[in-house]
Amino acid sequence: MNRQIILEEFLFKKSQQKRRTSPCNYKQRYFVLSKDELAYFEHRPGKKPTLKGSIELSRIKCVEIVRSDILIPCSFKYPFQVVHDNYCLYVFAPDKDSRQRWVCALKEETKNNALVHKYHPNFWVDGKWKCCLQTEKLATGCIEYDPSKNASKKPLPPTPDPQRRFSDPGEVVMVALHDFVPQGTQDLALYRNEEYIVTDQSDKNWWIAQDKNGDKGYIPSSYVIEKSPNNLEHYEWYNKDVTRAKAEQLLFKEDKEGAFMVRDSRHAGVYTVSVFTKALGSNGENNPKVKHYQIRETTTPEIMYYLAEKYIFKSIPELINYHQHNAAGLITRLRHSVSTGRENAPRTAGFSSDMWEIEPSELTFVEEVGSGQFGLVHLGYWRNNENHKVAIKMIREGAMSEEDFKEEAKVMTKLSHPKLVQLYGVCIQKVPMCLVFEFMENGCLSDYLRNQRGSFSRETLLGMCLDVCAGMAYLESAYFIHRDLAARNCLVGDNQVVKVSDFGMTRFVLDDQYTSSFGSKFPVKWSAPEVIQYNKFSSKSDVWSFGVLMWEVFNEGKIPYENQSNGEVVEAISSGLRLHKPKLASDYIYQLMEWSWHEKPEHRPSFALLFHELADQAEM
Ligand code: 4IP
Repeated sequence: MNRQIILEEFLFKKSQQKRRTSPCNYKQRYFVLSKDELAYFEHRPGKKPTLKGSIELSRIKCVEIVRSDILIPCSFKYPFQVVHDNYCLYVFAPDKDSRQRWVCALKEETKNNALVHKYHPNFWVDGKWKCCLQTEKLATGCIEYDPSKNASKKPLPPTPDPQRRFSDPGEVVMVALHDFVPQGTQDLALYRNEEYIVTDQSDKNWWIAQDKNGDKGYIPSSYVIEKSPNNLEHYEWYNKDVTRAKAEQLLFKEDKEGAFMVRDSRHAGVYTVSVFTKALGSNGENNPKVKHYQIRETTTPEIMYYLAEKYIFKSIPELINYHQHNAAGLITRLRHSVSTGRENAPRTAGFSSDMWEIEPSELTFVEEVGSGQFGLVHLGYWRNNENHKVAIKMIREGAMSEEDFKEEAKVMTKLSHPKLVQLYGVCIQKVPMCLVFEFMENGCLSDYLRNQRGSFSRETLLGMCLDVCAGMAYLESAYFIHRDLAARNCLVGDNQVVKVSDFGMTRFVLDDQYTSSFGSKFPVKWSAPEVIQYNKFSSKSDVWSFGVLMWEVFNEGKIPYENQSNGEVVEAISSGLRLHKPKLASDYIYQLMEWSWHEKPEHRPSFALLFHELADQAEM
């Protein structure tokens, strides 16, 4: 056997459904391509990887990207197929570059095999091929297969050293999206749009980078983006996570002829240009509107991009640049790019690399803003810096098991996502102990909804659910369980951004009334049946709570099962009753809630899947 490794990476795969009864599911696996086989492993933190399957390279008959506009229910959106024996393995890469690497490498390694002459460019779904509508799974393909296309044009990446750790990808050139001022002696300053060589990505939040002067240090990973012509993130006109409704809202707010943005379409891997115009309507009346144009691709002889068929470009930036100067078929020229707060740099995981303990003298207390489970909460600043506005939670004596928490704080500062309230660190040198969090201007979601009841559009409410779902999908992928998800434990920031807060904190509460499912303060109305019965928490019990949170959001802050006692609720749930459909929720949104309240945890959707479904609704 030749185990020399050519490529390795986390990718998603769809089950091959070899048997009639096989489930249709998507799993993240660690893929390893060696000279002899393509193998995939289950990889859990702290556990030895287990081999789940492998395909001998000699059995592979075709490797090609999949072109499709179907909804892909996993978080990686770039599919390719590996046809072998009588099966087709669908694999999903995180981006185009990654997919290209895998397809090129696999084609190169299988080019001398007995290959198919024709293949199916689209998926096999619901009993037919999406491309040619044939209903036989083994039907001959409908497009000529060219094994040399894409193969070995690009040099293959260097063979990794088998001794190295999975997470060491070698040197990568990155571009800074934001300035970063070093906070610790080991940090490196970043200047927006400058290039850096990243030499170590083994920690997911803080990477080691080198600047053009040869200076090295830690940088926050969310402040940089890989340099590649296909990477749009450093262009100010690109807004990654903006839905159709949000784009319209932002462009109407800008109210300028030709205001535009490029955003991800709901079809995976496709981009949309949204543009605002005040052009007069056919009746001569002023008729402001937003038009959405999908950026289309030609595939032969190579991938080119266009909005209007006559004007074709090698890259999306070239296309945008052209239409910034010429309307050329669009309703108006692209005049003013609109961005969603690129100026606001993301929160970092801790203020500096490896800093989770905060000096009490570096905190300034401004005013008391509320009180929570553990004690009073103050607004304050770290190092008197306006960019470091913080919420300081002072832990009341006897409210928390502090020793356990100190250990966990190191882990929790490392959890970092734009839709999670960031824990910056902990002040443990003085009593009371203080937890230092990102400050959120508009307080908790349940109060925010109640106070402004009647003023929310359905799109805004859906956007709030999407935010929470994105934060939860991140926690799910980190195998971290929230245990107390509810609107009261989410916070609202600027622009109605909602973030998940207090994740995992109930484990440190020293109050039986709160922690025991029989206690008067236990959140029974948000808890899955298996939590109430056996204290069995999981990401799927979080999904149940998320269903209740969606119900709260679409009822603008109403309390679930308002006039029922905890005991009555438990009884109702176990006899199959569920909360009613909120007036503001569509039938489909309510179906998602009901799905989240499936009695069996394994039948509930994952957060990744829910996010996908919700994002899709936001595009309707
Ligand atoms: C399994 O579902 C997994 O998806 C398997 O993938 C898949 O095997 C099985 O498909 C499918 O039944 P459960 O885990 O819910 O049982 P993995 O091995 O990556 O876990 P493949 O063949 O896709 O590797 P069938 O068709 O082999 O049953």
